[in-house]
Amino acid sequence: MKAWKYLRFTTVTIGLILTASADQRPNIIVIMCDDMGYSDLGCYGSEIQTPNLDKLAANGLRYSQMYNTSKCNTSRSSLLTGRYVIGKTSDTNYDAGPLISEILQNAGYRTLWSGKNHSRVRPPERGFDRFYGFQGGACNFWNPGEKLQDGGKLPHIKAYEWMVNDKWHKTFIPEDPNYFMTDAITDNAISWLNEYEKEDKPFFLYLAYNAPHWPLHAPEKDIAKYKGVYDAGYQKIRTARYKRMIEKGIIETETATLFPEQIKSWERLSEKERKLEAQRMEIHAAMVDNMDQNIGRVINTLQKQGELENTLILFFSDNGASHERDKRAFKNYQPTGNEKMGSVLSYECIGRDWARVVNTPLAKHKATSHEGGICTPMVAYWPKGMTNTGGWNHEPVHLVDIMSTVLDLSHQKYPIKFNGKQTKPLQGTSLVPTFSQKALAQRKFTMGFDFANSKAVRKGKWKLVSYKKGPWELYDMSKDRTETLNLAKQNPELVETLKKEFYQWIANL
Ligand SMILES: [Ca+2]
Repeated sequence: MKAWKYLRFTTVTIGLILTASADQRPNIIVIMCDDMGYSDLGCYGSEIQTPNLDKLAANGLRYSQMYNTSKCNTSRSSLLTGRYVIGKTSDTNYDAGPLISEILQNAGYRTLWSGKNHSRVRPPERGFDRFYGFQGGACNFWNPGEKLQDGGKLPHIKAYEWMVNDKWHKTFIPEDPNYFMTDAITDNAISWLNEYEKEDKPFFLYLAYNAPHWPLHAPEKDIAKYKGVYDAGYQKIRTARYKRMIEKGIIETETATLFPEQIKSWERLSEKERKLEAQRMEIHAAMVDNMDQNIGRVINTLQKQGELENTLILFFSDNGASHERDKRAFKNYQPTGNEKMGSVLSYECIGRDWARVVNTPLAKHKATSHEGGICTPMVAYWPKGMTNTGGWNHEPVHLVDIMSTVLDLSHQKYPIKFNGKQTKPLQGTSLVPTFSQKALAQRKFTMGFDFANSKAVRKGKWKLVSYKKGPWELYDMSKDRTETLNLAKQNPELVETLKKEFYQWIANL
């Protein structure tokens, strides 16, 4: 710890000087949601109502090529460490250097984290002043514990450790019968913002929503808004989203044809199946809608406190839509078949067909390195620091860039040593230039992806990608954003060069 402590001393000194002349550094809110599709926000062409995020987008900036790692745990590690993370390094990377929270805490920021963790890291030991949430990856939204309040059985994945009211609990069964996790994550964040309102230092808030990850759970009033909306079926919803995406300027018909996904024919489903499928999607929509309402509550709090003007808000998802139909919930639980879908006793997922729809127009899904796995919408909003507003940034950017952006805004440098060991150079680039329509600095580190043998490397307009140990495919992303025309056979030398680059990237992680 010695070297880090020395650095802590120097950064605190810088922090004090800045405070003395009224700290102008922005508050920073990073909102990471879970398993959301590329076209799931209103401002990205969805029929789902997300007026709060749409408003941030209209007065901020949207990114059409923001990349993550295609999976929950790796994306969360990549965000907090500022480093590329592959399946194997998801936990070890936390020890390679300081987390965003440690840098900001040392720089005089109040550091807050509400929501999902999905790692062995204990947030209060790694630079977070406060943490509310759970260590695992998925929870029953109505009751994250291992049984019902009256002792009855409950479908759940695993009763993860929770931190509630600053104390660790082996399991968490909320007393409030109306508990809903997305609301609770927001309530805690807002109570901290109020608690520290008068404090003369900026804050960093990491809001890690579990929505809209399975199980499909949402309040009835939110589900009611989408009754009947999905009766039109997969194909019609997908085509409507695609059309709106073209209108909004996210993509162009010439360079992003709708990926020819194998989606079941809606007409061939039985009436019963159609009803169940439509209901699943109604709840998915309600989960996104409900999260947006909660984000609206955070924005209102900032507005009341006069903090909105100088707060950078970044919103994105940890990976693309999920194709999973998870059955682990039923290990010790036998559903009767009469459980109301969306309620505490129900356990549903959107499944592969809807996942392909909500990822419109991209290829594939979560845990793949095709665009439907690794590409997320991203909204950036910061009234005081942003002049490039209302439009799009179409450059490829990545989760690793958030650390560089935060360093830039908090006037900090990435330390050379951490816990007595030399740190490797940072891998991302600051996104601050995009806020005023300036070009990003040239990347020094290759942009690569590798999860569960789905690999990819992105170099300028070229992308080399393979699916589950399959052959390498080559795409010109400037002409073919949806990966429909594999150019590998026509360009064997380029394939070899990019392959080499990929393996060098892995070796240098
Ligand atoms: Ca996820």
